[in-house]
Amino acid sequence: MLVRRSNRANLPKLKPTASDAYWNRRQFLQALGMATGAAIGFEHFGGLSCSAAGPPDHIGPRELILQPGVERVEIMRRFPVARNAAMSRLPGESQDLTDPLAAATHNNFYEFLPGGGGEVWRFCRRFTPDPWSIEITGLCHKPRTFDLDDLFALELEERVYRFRCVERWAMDVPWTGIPFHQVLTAVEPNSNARYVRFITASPGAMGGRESPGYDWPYYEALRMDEAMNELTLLATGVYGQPLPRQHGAPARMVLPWKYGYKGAKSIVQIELVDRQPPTFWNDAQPTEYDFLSNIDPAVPHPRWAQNVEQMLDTGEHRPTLKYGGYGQYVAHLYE
Ligand SMILES: Nc1nc2c(c(=O)[nH]1)N[C@H]1C(S)=C(S)[C@@H](COP(=O)(O)O)O[C@H]1N2
Ligand SMILES: [Mo]
Repeated sequence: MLVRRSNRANLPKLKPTASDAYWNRRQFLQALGMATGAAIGFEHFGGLSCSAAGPPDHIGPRELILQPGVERVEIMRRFPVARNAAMSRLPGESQDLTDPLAAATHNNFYEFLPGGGGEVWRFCRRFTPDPWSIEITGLCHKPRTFDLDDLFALELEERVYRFRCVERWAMDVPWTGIPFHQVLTAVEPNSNARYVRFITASPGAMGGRESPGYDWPYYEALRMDEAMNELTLLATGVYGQPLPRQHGAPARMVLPWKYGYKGAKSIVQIELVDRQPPTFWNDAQPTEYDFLSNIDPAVPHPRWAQNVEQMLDTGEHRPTLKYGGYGQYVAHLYE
């Protein structure tokens, strides 16, 4: 598999085409329309004070955009991890990976940038995902709290998956993470556990904002059999490094047969429950987003036909495949 390094000019909304070395921090801040030393982002949130520290001087734009949210030396040393080739099949013909810069400059993270995919990286510089902990509670025999050391000490593997947002953009990405069934098995679910709830950090705790019209913090859920499926990944990294903030540092779910919003980012709590829990987008717009939200070209969204998807870096259109092309792993769950 090749990683595409497309011309910067092709990337969404990143205007300058000069090399990273040439494009120094001063020009970078000017390009953002800010004076040197001013905060990155937050122009979007008129009412918020701009107390964010600027980037350290040695971090150029590319490094800044791709900067891992967790940078402890012991954790960085664990990366990159070996790829699980058997679980790294991309649907379709092209086996190239999406340019990491394209993936890191078009994100959905409503806590920082409400209103659809965009340059979330500009708005999440104050987010400090270290220290962090994820509490696993509910219907299990061994509830547990994972701190960052626990989380990154798990046996991590790399998996290349197609990722598909309901807004039709898609990317082919190498995630680092742990098969989620291993996490569940460790807490020993009891026989009443039928669903798994994911609760993410509160926007305020992340330096974001509770934009009106939604119930915060972001919450999602899976059926137990979906959560136990071998595709289901708790991701702590991408492109061979810990997750950048905008991708949901320090840990988020990845479910390649479902639309992107099913994968909660920056998770703080996982709860095993006996009844189907409400989910963020289903609560916000029940006619547009159902509980399962499996990728299906035959079911148009009211605002977007779903039969094609568009690759984030090249803009190339591809046919959408049922279950994202991962039916061999999951189709039996829905028969
Ligand atoms: N906490 C949280 N998780 C979230 C979202 C969000 O707004 N907040 N957006 C979802 C949506 S709509 C998508 S497409 C993916 C985007 O993941 P990415 O930014 O890493 O591409 O995150 C999902 N998880
Ligand atoms: Mo999405």
